[in-house]
Formats: sequence, C-alpha cells, structure tokens
Amino acid sequence: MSAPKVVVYSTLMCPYCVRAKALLQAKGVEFEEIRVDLDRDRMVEMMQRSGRRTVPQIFIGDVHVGGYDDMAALDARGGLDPLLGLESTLEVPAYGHGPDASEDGPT
Ligand SMILES: N[C@@H](CCC(=O)N[C@@H](CS)C(=O)NCC(=O)O)C(=O)O
Repeated sequence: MSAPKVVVYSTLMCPYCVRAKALLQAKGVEFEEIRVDLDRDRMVEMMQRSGRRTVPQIFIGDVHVGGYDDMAALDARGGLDPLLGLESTLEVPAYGHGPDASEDGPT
C-alpha cells in the first residue's frame, strides 16, 4: 500500500508543531511542512481546509487529523499507524503453528 501524503501546517514559534513533527519523525514518516507564518495564502488555505486557525493542522491524505493533541490521542487509540499506512507492530503468537510451537503453547 502506498503511503498517503502527510501535510503539517505550522509556524516557526510553535511548541505543538515541534511535538507533531517529532511524533511523525519518530514513526519514520515523511511529511510536507507548510509554514503559514511565511505565506498568508497558505494560512487561508489551512483555515479553509481545517476550519481552525491554530497550528499545527495535520492532514493525512484527505483526512483532517487536527492538531497535535488530536494526533497524539489518535495514536494512543491505535488509529494513527493504519491511517499512515504503517505496518502493524502487533506480535502474533505462534502458538499452535510451526514445528517449535507444540511444547510452548497453552494447552
Ligand atoms: N490543542 C492544540 C493547541 C494548538 C495551539 O495552541 N497552537 C498555538 C501555537 S503552538 C496557536 O496556534 N496559538 C494561536 C491561537 O491560539 O490563536 C494542538 O494540540 O495542536
């Protein structure tokens, strides 16, 4: 599955933007950063797309995730990685499968 485009509308002096970018970077996700403090047209674009005026505003594909708090909450619910197209990191127990599982699995 191809990864959706991730866009972060941000400004320079913005702790929530720093946290949002750090979370995405920690997941190894590439994103486009749009500095709305440098470009008023992009600020207007952000407000029209999101209906909000605070930064950051994060979009994954066509989905408006919201700000940093929204993205962190989505991540805590396990909803962010699937939206980003990341592989699940859930470990699937091998009980009952394969040659070594017969003595280790639950009865
Ligand atoms: N809960 C929001 C808070 C965002 C926020 O307060 N951003 C500040 C900059 S770091 C902002 O846009 N302040 C301007 C305003 O409140 O109008 C989030 O997690 O993104």
